Amino acid sequence: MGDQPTEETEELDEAFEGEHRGAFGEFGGESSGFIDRAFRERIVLASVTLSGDNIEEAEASLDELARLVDTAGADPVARVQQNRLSPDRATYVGSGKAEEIRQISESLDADTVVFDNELSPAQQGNLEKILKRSALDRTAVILDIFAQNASSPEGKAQVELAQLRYRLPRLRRSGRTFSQQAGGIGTRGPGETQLEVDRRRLMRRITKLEGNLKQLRKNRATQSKSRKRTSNRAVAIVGYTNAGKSTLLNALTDAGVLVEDRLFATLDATTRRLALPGGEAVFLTDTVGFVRKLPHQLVEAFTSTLDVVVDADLLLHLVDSSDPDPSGSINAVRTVLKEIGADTVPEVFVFNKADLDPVAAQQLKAREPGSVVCSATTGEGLEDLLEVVGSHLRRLTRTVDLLIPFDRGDILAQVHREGEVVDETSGSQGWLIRARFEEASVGRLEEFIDPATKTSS
Ligand SMILES: Nc1nc2c(ncn2[C@@H]2O[C@H](COP(=O)(O)OP(=O)(O)OP(=O)(O)O)[C@@H](O)[C@H]2O)c(=O)[nH]1
Ligand SMILES: [Mg+2]
Repeated sequence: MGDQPTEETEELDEAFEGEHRGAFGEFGGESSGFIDRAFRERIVLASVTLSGDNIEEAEASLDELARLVDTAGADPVARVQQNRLSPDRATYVGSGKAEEIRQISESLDADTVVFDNELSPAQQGNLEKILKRSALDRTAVILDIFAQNASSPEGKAQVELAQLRYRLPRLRRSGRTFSQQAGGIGTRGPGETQLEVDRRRLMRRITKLEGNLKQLRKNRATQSKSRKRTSNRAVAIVGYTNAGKSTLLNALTDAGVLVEDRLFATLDATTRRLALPGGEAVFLTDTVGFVRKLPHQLVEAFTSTLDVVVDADLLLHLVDSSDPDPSGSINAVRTVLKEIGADTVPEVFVFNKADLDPVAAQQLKAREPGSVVCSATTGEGLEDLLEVVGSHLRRLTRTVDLLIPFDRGDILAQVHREGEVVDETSGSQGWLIRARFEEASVGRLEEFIDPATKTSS
């Protein structure tokens, strides 16, 4: 939990201390990514639409790639699209198209070509030979942005792990291709021996990072268990990157999380306690945003951060109402939620930035029953939002009827401690109580539940 750093996380932070020179530790250097930021690289964007792909979705994906490239610190200068039945095994795009991309790149003096599709290491290598310049894929660009934005030791470790897993199968190629990766992989001269040395170092580093992150995850699980004992519910804000998640957490609590008009400003989870209008407290968490085709290396590496989403009782799915393609962004978020196993957590849609486009916000709300419209910056709709959160969480509890013998004052006390008593009367054999409980409490009180009147709401 990011609420307050606990002793355990501080210890782990110390364990990571000093391991990160740049975001890539011993493999890093001044520049930590695939795109050179000493100047603004000129980038040609390329995408292949396969048969069965939705053309509009492919367009939206390419728009998103342009924003990602810009965020990574480079300028998109052209777009090339191709329709194919299936990817070319050797070069992804057809060889004629690859030649066309080379000519365009030359005429525009582009430094790099970024493909919207995931390239295999071999395809990437072959393309670079044809294009005579770096060929990157979407994954490399996203990893680059994450590397720039990682600030906590854990965030850096997670990004480094994802980067190294991406690099490992690409190690074979050496020479100019990797010369931009500032850190020397492939620049220490050719030869099998050097390659083996590099690979061993890389794998050793991966194992170390995995070990550190696993330990951190274990500590998190312990903290999460102790949180559950307090019976406070956990609510996680999820959504497309830049939807306003951090702004919302700041507006509702005094979290003071960094807010920026850029993609992936937040990488670490931050949790704050929030009192709902009914008086009950919840833990509200802001975490990393999602995009289309989020690299699986990143999703895997961020499991400890994303556990908080999987374990949440309720997700606030924040959507930017002024987004030109809200459905596409919603689907992108849902895809990641499914990948991490959080698609079964109850979800409330929150259409944010209503101040920018009130009409669109209301239209979106009308489409999604039970959703809320708000503006995290003006504060409009935030009271409604809290009401909706409260009523959702109350519905997640179960109401049960109990018969407690008069000589079990201890159980009566437990009922008042753990539950919300709706009705209390005295019968001939004991107290008759109707109360709302969390599932765990229901289990502990099993022997006092009147089965005939057992209800849930
Ligand atoms: N007009 C308007 N702008 C908003 C609103 N909420 C957030 N923003 C702006 O949107 C931008 C992104 O806000 P963040 O809170 O950083 O978004 P995020 O979802 O946390 O983004 P990432 O952490 O990058 O995924 C900032 O410039 C905010 O000021 C809103 O309700 N209205
Ligand atoms: Mg944020």
